Parts: sequence; structure tokens; C-alpha cells
Amino acid sequence: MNHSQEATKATWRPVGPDECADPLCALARAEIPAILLPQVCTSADCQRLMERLAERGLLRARGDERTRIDIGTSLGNLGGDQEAFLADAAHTHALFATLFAGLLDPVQLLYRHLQALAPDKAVKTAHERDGRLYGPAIFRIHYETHAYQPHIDHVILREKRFNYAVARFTHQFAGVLCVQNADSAGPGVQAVLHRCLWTEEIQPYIAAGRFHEYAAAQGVEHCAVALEPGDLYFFNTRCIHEVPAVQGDDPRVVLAVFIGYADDDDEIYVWS
Ligand SMILES: O=C(O)CCC(=O)C(=O)O
Ligand SMILES: [Fe+2]
Repeated sequence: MNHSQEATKATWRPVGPDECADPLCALARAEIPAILLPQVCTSADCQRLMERLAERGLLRARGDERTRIDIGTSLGNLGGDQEAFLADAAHTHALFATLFAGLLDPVQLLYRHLQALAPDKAVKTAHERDGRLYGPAIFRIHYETHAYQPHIDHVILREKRFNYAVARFTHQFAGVLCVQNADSAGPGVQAVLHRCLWTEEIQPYIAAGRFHEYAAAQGVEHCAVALEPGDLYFFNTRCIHEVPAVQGDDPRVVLAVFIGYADDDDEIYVWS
């Protein structure tokens, strides 16, 4: 650990947007683990949203054994075929155009809060040069046993996708709105962020499922991001992160986006 890390060690915890002069810049440098915006909407808004997803038949039905359901378009999953990805994204835009009728629109809510963090940049849904849009955001419904092992998300560093407009951004963040916790009776399953930016040297440990050993040996600190429904957080997806396995009957439900950011770029692209 170097001196500056030592000096700030006690303070590597999620911060509110007003605790930091330029929170997105601090996130890019991993000076802070996350920007946490509590209660951007109420738990009642989240509950109504869950009811809407159920009414539309978008949740797991009896006999369905998937441990994760995505409502939206994932570049990570579909990006290998750009035409199919963009066509799927068009379907998601059509679905989301009516999905929130009469409710708070959680996608607009998320974009509004991101825009407020970056008054000098224009926040927009990612698009290719011909104007075709990426998916605007994605709901991820995680059922019992689903976990995310320690990983990063980055269109270049991990996915090596050079043929997408979002490849121009140095930094990738995630925005996650908690819609429902896994265990409504307890504290729920919470994401863990490690104070460790991905490098080629760390990759073998991640690939072998041995990141925790590496982190312990190196004294890498970490923090959990405790969320209630209606809480929104942003983090740098180049920091190794994980979410432990969901337990219990209630799925953990989030609305998630990825965010392309560079200090010297006047646009911020958002996609899923
Ligand atoms: O659900 C979260 O809080 C983060 C999930 C995550 O790491 C991902 O979607 O890549
Ligand atoms: Fe991730």
C-alpha cells in the first residue's frame, strides 16, 4: 500500500454526491468506491414496479429454473453480433416505452441523477454513428443461488469490443438502482467492492477463482454497499466486485446501466 492509499484508507467507503467536489472524477480514479444516493424513489415506487413486471409476465413462472432473468438488452451477452444486438435494443426501447405507464419511470430517474452528477457533460443513451441506440438500461432479477464471482466489466479491458462507439471511453462505471432486496426480512445480499483496479497481473487470480487469496495476501480492502429499495449507487466497474449468492424466496432485483466516462469527453454514454 502506498502513502496516499494509507492516508485515505479509513475513508474508502461509499460517499454521497455532496461529499466530494467531482464525484465522477473521484470514481474514475477509484479514490472512492461508490457514489451512493439513498432513496431516489420510495420503496412503494419499487413495489409498484415489481407488480408491473409481474403483471406483464416478465418474472419467473412456476417450473422456470433460471436463476437470473434479464429484462433489457445486454451488450455483454449480445455484442458478438452487432446487428442482432441493435435489433434487440430497439425491442427494449419499444418495451420500455409502455412498461412504466402510470408509474415513476426508473430509467429516466437514473439518467436524471447521473446528469446531476455531471453538469458539464451531456448524458445520453449510447448510440452507434448511424444513430442506432443501445439498450437504455436493464432489469436483472436474481433468484436463489445466483452469485457474481469477483469480476470487472469493461468493453475494452474485459470484452475486447473495439467495434462499438462506447470503446472510446477510458472509464466504465455501473449505475445500480435497488428495486428489491433478496431477503425482505433481513439485510439482504449486498454487492462488495474491492479497492483494486483490474490489471493483467490480477487476471490469472480472477480466472482461477482465487481473487480472495490474492486480496488477503495484498491487504486489499473492500466495502459492502448496503442498499434499500429505492437506493441508487454508481461504481467503477474496473474495481473488482462481486455479489454473494442470493438466499431465500425473494429475488434480488436491480435496474442497472453501464456508463462510459472520460475526463476530457463532453458526453457520457449510458447503456446496458
Ligand atoms: O447488482 C449489482 O449490484 C452489481 C452487479 C454486477 O456486478 C454486474 O451486473 O456486472
Ligand atoms: Fe459487474
